[in-house]
Amino acid sequence: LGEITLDVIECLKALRSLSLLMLGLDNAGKTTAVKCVQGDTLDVAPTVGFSEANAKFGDYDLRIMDVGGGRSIRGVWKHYLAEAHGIIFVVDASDKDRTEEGKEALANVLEHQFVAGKPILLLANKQDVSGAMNEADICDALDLQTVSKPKKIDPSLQQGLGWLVRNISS
Ligand SMILES: Nc1nc2c(ncn2[C@@H]2O[C@H](COP(=O)(O)OP(=O)(O)OP(=O)(O)O)[C@@H](O)[C@H]2O)c(=O)[nH]1
Ligand SMILES: [Mg+2]
Repeated sequence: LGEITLDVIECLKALRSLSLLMLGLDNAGKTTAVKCVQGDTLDVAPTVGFSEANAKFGDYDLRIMDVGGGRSIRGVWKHYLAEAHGIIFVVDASDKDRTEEGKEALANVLEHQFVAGKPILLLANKQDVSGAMNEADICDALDLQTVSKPKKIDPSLQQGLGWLVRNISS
């Protein structure tokens, strides 16, 4: 019985360990958002390759994978899709000149087989910049009606990410 109890505890722990993947163009604010989740506000430099951060979020242990968004690095994104339970796609809402590039990058992510059925949180970042696009503008700019396919979203992760995004944006 002791062993079974330990197995159950290990299983519960595994269920509470989530891997999240930050994606989005360079300069979108992915690394800054990760630092915010960690309660850190240090200046950040462009991510070259990959970095990983751990954060406690309620009962959850989050492993946040942060990859560079530069055009030459975007090819590596696909290598992290399989192990991600959820994706946070960060958009620089103040940069209207790069919406086409962002739309292409997001469409490439959405059509990948390892993304099917996983929740994707779209973070419309840099809302503090005057003239930044709001949710509706971003949906239009990224053509979300046509690129997104219906996805089954785990309700508890959705609820958790709701909390996360509300706190990041405040
Ligand atoms: N005004 C404003 N600036 C932000 C915000 N978030 C990030 N930035 C700035 O945007 C720049 C890029 O931020 P990063 O977090 O390095 O962006 P990234 O998406 O990680 O970029 P790569 O690692 O190159 O892919 C930095 O100068 C940040 O200080 C925000 O909410 N508002
Ligand atoms: Mg970065």
